[in-house]
Amino acid sequence: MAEWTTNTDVEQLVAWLLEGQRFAVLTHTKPDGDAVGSTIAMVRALRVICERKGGDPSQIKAYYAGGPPRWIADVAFEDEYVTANVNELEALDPDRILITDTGAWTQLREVAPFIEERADRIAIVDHHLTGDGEIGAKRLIVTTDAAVCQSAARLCAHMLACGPEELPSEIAEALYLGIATDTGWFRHSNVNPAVMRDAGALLAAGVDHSRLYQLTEQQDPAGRILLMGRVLAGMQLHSRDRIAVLQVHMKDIYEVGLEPGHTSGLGDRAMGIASVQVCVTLTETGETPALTKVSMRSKEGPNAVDVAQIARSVGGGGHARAAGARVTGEIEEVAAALVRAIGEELA
Ligand SMILES: [Mn+2]
Repeated sequence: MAEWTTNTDVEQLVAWLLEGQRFAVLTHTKPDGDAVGSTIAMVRALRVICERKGGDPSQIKAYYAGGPPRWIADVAFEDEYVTANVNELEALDPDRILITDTGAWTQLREVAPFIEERADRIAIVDHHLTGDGEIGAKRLIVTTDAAVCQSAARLCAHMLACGPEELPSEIAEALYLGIATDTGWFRHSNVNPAVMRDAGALLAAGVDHSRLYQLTEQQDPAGRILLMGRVLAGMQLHSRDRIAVLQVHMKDIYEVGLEPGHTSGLGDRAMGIASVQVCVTLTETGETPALTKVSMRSKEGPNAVDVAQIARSVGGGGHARAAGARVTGEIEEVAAALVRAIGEELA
């Protein structure tokens, strides 16, 4: 098994990409802003090169396992992406496969039969601490990046032989979306000088910050706020109010008129409590046998809890301050086990 380490750089990876003809740009299931931003930016940059060479840009697309997010039409054109489908990928027979924002089998299940035979044609660009190195022969993993869109920005700029502030605005906008959303609009602990410099360069390239902010942060259906009220009303505090536990039940999701999968981000409210060090949000999936989706956040500080380590202990993964897992078991029993494990870290 190949280790989860970087074995290439921006220059080498661009040279390798430029030799390709047919491109599939993949990312994790349930793509977020960073996943969509990085894939669409790469598709657009590769298409610029392709058109310069007189090639066929329709041979370059983003493939979303499980389908694109509901807000895709706000940030991408219809011909730039498709729902990932093994048959369609096989028909394209891409000679270059780029996977962004993940390199983990658990995040690539729908396309696993396609990618598992093709590691030699696959490059992974990611910023996560863990992944399955054997998926791609080429790996650019920059764990100090807050968003993979920072690496994608370096790739796009190198590919188009320009500075990041000179990128075409539609490429810059996709990249900015990823940086803004993965940092919680520049609020999370992963913000550092490089994040601000990268974001600033993209603004200089013509990004409309307000438009993107409205598109991503001010699009909630009323049901989401109603659900938040229910979930917060049921919040439990443990370990001297240092652990907040939120439970999202199927019944509440349906009663407020939401659909499963539209419930992320609830934990941010509980993280606003002064005493809370770790927030665990548990969501029922409705699957049988019972499966609970877990999302954990922890605050920066001298005794910060590494939630990635807790997530790994139950089969998940992520970042030190933000991690998740899907755990077999009813919501209550999964909650109790995690509160115990986190309580030991805090003790
Ligand atoms: Mn990301």
